[in-house]
Order: sequence, then C-alpha cells, then structure tokens
Amino acid sequence: MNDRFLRACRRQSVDCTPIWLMRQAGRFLPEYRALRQRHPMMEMIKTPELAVEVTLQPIRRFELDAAIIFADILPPLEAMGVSVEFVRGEGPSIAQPIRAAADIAKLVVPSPEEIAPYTQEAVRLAARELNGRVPLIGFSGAPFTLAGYLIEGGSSADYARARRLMYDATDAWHSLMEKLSLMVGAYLQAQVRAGAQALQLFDSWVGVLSPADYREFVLPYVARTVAMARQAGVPVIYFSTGTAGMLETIATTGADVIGIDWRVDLGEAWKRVGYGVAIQGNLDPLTLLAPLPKLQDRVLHVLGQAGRRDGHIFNLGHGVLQDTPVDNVKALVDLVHRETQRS
Ligand code: 1CP
Repeated sequence: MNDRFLRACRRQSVDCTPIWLMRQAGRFLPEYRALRQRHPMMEMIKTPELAVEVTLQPIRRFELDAAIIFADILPPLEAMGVSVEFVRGEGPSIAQPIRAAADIAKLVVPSPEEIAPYTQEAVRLAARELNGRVPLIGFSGAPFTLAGYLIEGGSSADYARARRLMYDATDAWHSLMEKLSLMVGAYLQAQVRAGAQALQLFDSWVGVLSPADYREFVLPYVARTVAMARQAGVPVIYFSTGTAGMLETIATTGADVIGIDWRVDLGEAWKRVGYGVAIQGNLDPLTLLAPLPKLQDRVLHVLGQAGRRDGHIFNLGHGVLQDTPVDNVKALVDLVHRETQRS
C-alpha cells in the first residue's frame, strides 16, 4: 500500500514527497471529456459507478499518491432543501438564492444518511476498487464558501451580498453558518464511515474577507467543522485561497494540514502557520501550461521552499486548469518523486 500521503499528513518520514492535484479528476483529461459528452454533470455525480470511474481515471494514468472522490461542493445542499443545477460551461447555480432570515430559518439540518447519499456510495465503491493502492480523499465545501454560493446564487467576484448579510442580519448569518457547519461536519464523518482515509475542506472563496471578518464570522464555524471531521479519526486538510494576509489565523482552525495557494512562498507560509502542522501546495496551476524548463524551475522552487522537512504534500495552489497538457502532469508527478527521493 502507498501510504506516503497519509504519512506526510501526520508529518512522518516518507520515501519521497507525495503529490496529488486538486481537480485531478476533471476536464483536462480526454477520457473525462469523452464520458462527460454522454452524461450531464449532475448525472455523473449522482451515478456512483460513473463517479468512481472518473475518480480512478487520473490514478490509472499517473503515479499520484492519493485519489479524490469525484463530486462537487453544492449537491450536498439539496439535503437542506435547496435546489442546485449545473449550468453548461459555468458551474453550479442556485435558482432561488437565500437572501432573508426567513429563508435561512427554513433550511433543514439533515441526518448524515440524507447528505449526498450517492457520493457516500461512490466513496464506498471507490475505496473498495482502490483496495489500498492509494488513499481516498473525501471532501466538502467549507461553510463560508457554501454560504457564498447560497446567497449569491452562483460564483461572484466579491461576494458582496454575502458579506452585507454578515453586517445587516448578523443573527441570521450566524444561524446560517451554524446549520452549514453541522451539515458539513456530519457529511465529512459519513464519508469516513464509507471509507475515505483523509478529508479536505475547500474554502475556495474565503480570501475575499478581511482578517477581522474572517475571525468574527467564519473562524468559529471552520474550527467546529474541523473538530467534527477530526473525530472521525483521519487527517483533515483545510484549503483556502487568497488568505496569505491571515495565515496565522488560518493555523488556528485545528486542521492537520493547511493547503495554500501560490500567492505566497511555501517556506514563508509554513513558518507562519507553524511547523506543528503539515503543508500542502503550492505550484501556480498556470505553470503546468509553461515550457518544460520553466515548469521544472518552478517545481524545484516549491521543493526548495519545503526544504525536505517532513509534512509537505505537493499540490497546485488551486485546481488543474482545463487546458493543461496531460504530458506536463506526468512530467510534474515524476519530477517531484525523483527530486525528493530520500536515501
Ligand atoms: O463541465 C464539467 O465537466 C464540470 C467541471 C467540474 C468538475 C470536474 C465541476 C463544476 N466540478 C467538478 C468536480 C469537482 N469539484 C471536484 C472533483 C474532484 C477533484 O478532482 O478535485 C472537486 C474537489 C470540486 C470542488 C469544487 N467545486 C470547488 C472547490 C474547489 C475549487 O476548485 O475551488 C468549487 C468552488 C466548486 C464549484 C464548481 N463546480 C464546477 C465549477 C466549474 C465550479 C466553479 C464555478 C465557480 O467559478 O464558481
């Protein structure tokens, strides 16, 4: 069994630095696009056999050290009484966004079995198929990022409506975050019961907040969700982007691993979050579209920043871009393993 990813999450010694890529199960792979032509996004997510196939596609092609279950962050919200759609070429959308305290009061806190049961089944099947070849990562959107989509109805440049709700209807905001954190915590625990061996919480858009707003309106809920997830007994990764201005605060979430974007040097980030946690990142995803010598140079820079300290998991600073050449991903994975071979 390849356990170097799980060992790195716990800051134990490894034979070489583990690597996996956010969005490794997705549109840059021709075999994904072929399947996707025949099935709408929601059908891919809600059919466990299809979700398992997409989860395994990158594992068959590359020597990656972890698989991540194919799913998306918004479908679990359906269990709270929200309807979610995918708009072609754009992403998830919520036709009736949550805008008022009365909408928030109506949101249901579901029981664990009701939350994306098709994804729980996909985790069960994928874990069985992988059979220990590499660990399987389960995931969820973090409370703020989910609240952002719920309130805006889709993605947004500044999440201004969501942020105004914090100020204008503070009690309603806290009630929304309380419900979301209970749902997310229960969903993550359910994925571990189904066979996930690590968990990642995606707070992709939380970087729009000031550190003060993060501390007051978000941090307590992330901390609670992380604590619930950790009770399941597996390592928890907290990933965010645009948060280089508040890494010391991010470190107090209680996560075992902090995932960072590429806007900060990894060495500086690790020093600031402290060496008591593992670190994941942080190659700029665009670098995978660069000529190979530049790609190699930037990979060596990230590895140099990690300084061979135990507890580095190589990843991008955000998801793989759609136009990424497949050969460059292979070159990246092989380079990271080769360069970090411990004797
Ligand atoms: O058209 C298609 O084929 C859909 C593209 C796609 C894919 C492959 C979407 C729509 N979601 C996914 C899968 C997905 N989403 C995974 C799979 C596992 C993996 O390989 O990593 C994961 C982990 C996610 C998580 C996700 N969805 C996040 C958090 C991570 C991140 O990238 O920040 C977010 C923000 C989403 C929303 C989403 N889903 C899809 C799109 C295009 C978007 C972003 C839209 C936006 O800008 O808001």
